[in-house]
Amino acid sequence: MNPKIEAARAALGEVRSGMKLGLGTGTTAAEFVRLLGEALRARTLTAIRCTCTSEQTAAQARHEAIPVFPLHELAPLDLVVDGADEIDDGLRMIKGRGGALLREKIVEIVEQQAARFIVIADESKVVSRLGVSRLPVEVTPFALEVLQRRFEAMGIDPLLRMREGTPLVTDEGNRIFDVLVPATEDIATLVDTIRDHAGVVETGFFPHEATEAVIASAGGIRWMRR
Ligand code: A5P
Repeated sequence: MNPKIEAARAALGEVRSGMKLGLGTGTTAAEFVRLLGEALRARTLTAIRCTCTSEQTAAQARHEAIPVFPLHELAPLDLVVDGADEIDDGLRMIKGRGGALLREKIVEIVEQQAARFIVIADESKVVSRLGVSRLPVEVTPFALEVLQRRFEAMGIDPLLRMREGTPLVTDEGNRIFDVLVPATEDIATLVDTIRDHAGVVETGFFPHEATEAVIASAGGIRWMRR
């Protein structure tokens, strides 16, 4: 049993024909996109329209012959399905290891864009304290060096995200620092301080976006709800 596939399958069970969907980014979201493509080809689901949180997901969706539209043509969405890097028991999350945090945040703001946001993940993503891994911070290229110096002074050890030997460029043309979340620091307070800096575009802290999560493990599926 593959927990990512089982979580994706459980989320697919919430999709109804005619829905407008938001498609997430990452290996777990990719399983959902694959299963959705299968369902459309089998015509167990019809008239589905989707918007994507990254160019990578849009390419996969088109490959699966899933109809893809710009966000503004579909919003408000019926449902968004995406993965997460860390989830706590209050359904707060860290996301962005795949580099798509800004578009994810825009699509997944439930009050603005979507009626429901289901997170799909395996049990390893559930943590007692957010910040086990680093927090992604998306910044404009112009502010890169000054923000790096500032984050170093804050003691959060910014690591510039690299891909194939050069700084990663996001779908929105920005860069990403992965920063430490000190155990002594409340993540919400830290994020407020980080966001106070001009040049910071977004962080991977998603405190209230998810309405529910489906967590898969060898023992089966469990739902977390707000
Ligand atoms: C993409 O930027 C991320 O937010 C992903 O949703 C997150 O990293 C989960 O990815 P996996 O499903 O590959 O672990």
